[in-house]
Amino acid sequence: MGDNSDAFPSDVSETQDTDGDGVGDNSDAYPYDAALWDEKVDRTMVILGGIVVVLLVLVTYSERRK
Ligand SMILES: [Ca+2]
Ligand SMILES: [Ca+2]
Repeated sequence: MGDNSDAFPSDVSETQDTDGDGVGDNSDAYPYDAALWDEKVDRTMVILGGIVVVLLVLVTYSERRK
């Protein structure tokens, strides 16, 4: 680089952060929206998956106590 346009001098895979959310454009699913950087579907699935796991653990735990 050398023109100081690299927002990630220590990261060879990233050179720009257009929306300034700290996630480089290449790994930013929404390079023009600072409020979003992950795929929304992925995050929802992770949260839903976590809730399902917690419910399963609670059900298993309460069944064992009977
Ligand atoms: Ca970004
Ligand atoms: Ca973004």
